[in-house]
Amino acid sequence: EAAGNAATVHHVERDNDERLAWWREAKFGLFVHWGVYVVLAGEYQGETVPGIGEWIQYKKQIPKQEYLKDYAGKFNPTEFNANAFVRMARDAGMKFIVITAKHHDGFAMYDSAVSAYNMVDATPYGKDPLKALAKACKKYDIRLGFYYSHRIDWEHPDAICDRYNDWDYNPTNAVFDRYWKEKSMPQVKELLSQYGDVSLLWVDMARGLDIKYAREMAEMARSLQPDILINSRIMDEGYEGPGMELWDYETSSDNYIHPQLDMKDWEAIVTTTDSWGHKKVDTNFRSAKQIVQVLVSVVSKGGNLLLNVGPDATGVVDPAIQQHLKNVGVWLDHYGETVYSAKGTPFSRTHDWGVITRKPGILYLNVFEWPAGGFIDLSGLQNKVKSVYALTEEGKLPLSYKQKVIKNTSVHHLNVMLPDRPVSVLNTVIAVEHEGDL
Ligand code: H79
Repeated sequence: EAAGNAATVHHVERDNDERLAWWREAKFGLFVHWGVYVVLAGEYQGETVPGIGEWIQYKKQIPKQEYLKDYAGKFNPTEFNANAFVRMARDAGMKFIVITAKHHDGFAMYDSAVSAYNMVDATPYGKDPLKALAKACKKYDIRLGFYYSHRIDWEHPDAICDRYNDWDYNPTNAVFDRYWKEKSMPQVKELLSQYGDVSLLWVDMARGLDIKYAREMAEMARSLQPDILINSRIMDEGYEGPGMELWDYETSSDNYIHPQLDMKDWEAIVTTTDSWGHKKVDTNFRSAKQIVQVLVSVVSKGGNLLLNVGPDATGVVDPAIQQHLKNVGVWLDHYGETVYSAKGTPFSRTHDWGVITRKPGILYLNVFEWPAGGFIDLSGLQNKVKSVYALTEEGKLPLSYKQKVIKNTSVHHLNVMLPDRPVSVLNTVIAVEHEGDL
């Protein structure tokens, strides 16, 4: 490797095709942000606090003792029903769930022997919701993953790093290594040894974390759960160098969707409101149509979608969101072949009418905006087209098409006549079957 060569690309031998196989098929998962912050629900001392709800302790510098007594001490989500929760994900067409086992506040949402700052010891609820969730996931054949804030922790006096708790603690005598050994590692160990199969370790905000820690955590995780997937945030965002092979796929920035096809394994993480954790004022719900469009857009760029919901302090997701998810699931029942196991396409530049996904020998045109004139003109497909049809709830609706090469050029055009009107109110899908593969 030439020293000083700015163009050096770190080639990583990940050797993880086998363990990624289910994830590449699944495409769609449920992200769940749930913690003590939902008791505050975005309000502090009578004031609405702007921004993402799960950061409220940091924003208002709420002392740990107050957070424990006044908020954890009142957290009693008696309406949380793990079976119903997992059915909600399954019926939305999702194949896996990733839930916050511990967010930046340091509060364990499960029965932890490592720290009493947890759901069983510090709340009137007194039960372990993750145990119930793990059991329900097994029952409904939905894979389970845990979000764990491995670096930031506002409860532990030694977790001194970027965005630490500087209202309770003085960094002078803090030793990050102590936090790592006393809490971060042992809690992840609990999560990966006491909840059956765990399919994903989802870590966040590594900023500035020494690679030796990332390596230690990844090795421990894989020794306990050999098939586990680990997301890229185990290290700094955009990190390139030794250790890159520790993670399995790349999480892109919060609420960000790649504008172009990206061939690497990546996921978009997207909220269904304007916050991850529940807030009272946070009622800007994404509609079913918006969710479907985000999903197929992400798939058309080669990614997976991890879509977030934030249950409230009673343990329930807003009924409006539940209804939207249900509608997404009904749509996927009929049109799921444009999503599951589908890949991005070289045609994934934004068309004014929608996005394209593909499988071997077939393209799926997802029509967001019905084009004026009632036809789609697609350029660039050189393979001979065999048939074109709209997917409908009653089966295939054949469509007429013309394929031609523009005279004196090598530009291939495919002209597809659309049905008179959209077939689905959420998203119409046109299949183009062609010879060979792309
Ligand atoms: O878990 C969700 C977020 O809480 C977490 N990642 C997703 C998945 C996240 N961690 N950090 N960030 C998001 C970005 C941090 C933004 C900050 Fe701020 C800017 C922290 C301090 C300044 C926003 C504004 C949050 C507090 C004030």
